[in-house]
Amino acid sequence: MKNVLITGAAGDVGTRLRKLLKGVYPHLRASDIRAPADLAKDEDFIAADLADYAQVEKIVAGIEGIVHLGGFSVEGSWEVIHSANIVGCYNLFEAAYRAGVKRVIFATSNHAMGFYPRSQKIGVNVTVRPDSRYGVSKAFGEALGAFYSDKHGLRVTNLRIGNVADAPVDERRMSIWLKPEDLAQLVRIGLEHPDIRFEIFYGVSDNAASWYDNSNATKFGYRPIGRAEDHRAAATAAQAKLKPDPVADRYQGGPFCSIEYDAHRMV
Ligand code: 15L
Repeated sequence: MKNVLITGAAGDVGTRLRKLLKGVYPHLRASDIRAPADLAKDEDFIAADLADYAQVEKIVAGIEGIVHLGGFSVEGSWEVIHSANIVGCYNLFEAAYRAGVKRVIFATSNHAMGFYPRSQKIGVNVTVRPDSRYGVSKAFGEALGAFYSDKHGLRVTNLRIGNVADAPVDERRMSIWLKPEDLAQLVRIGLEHPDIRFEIFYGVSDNAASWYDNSNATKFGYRPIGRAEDHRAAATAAQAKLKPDPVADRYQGGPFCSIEYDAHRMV
């Protein structure tokens, strides 16, 4: 893998990943709608709006592997989600396929599964339970990944990311935290492991309170170094400052579940 593209390169996760993958692949191209604030002189950066197919064609030219972080990364209006995450993700996979890209890592999210209760541990063989329009768009992207792999032979890894941060910042993140170095490890497995065809991994570290069975990632050699429990005291203290929210506190997706929540109106 010589030529790798990172979309969403100006965001927090993209910025961390650019640093962690620097020097790992001979040519790392970064793309986003705007240039990253910390863009170095030697970085190959091409601005692109993912909703514009012609612009997406330009960023995938000559690329062998893509880490697709681009799009809108929280809940938003249908117009915003549709443009950035539905049209944008379709354009990315279609342009990748047509350009002969070999592998795509799709950054999906815990919010594609957010309405599973915290009391339930889930693996990669359960149905999606999105907690937001954002979560629905991630489920759509996961389906695109499966489709382009099964129909067109792209090697695709759907990475259901929890929360990338230096440390877990509250009780929910104790279950879904992903240490940036562990993200880089998962991305490298997706880009390099010879047996990847179509896989789903949970993007989480070695968290004792995890809600996920991540044995599929373990099977591919994933050995996380981050341990949420090492940060338990700070996360518990931060949690104590948050207001209780019966819906958010019940489900894995947390506050994404309580946004616009009114399921009880039908009872
Ligand atoms: C996500 O998918 C978001 O992109 C990120 O901003 C966080 O909200 C994260 O999930 C989370 O659940 O903490």
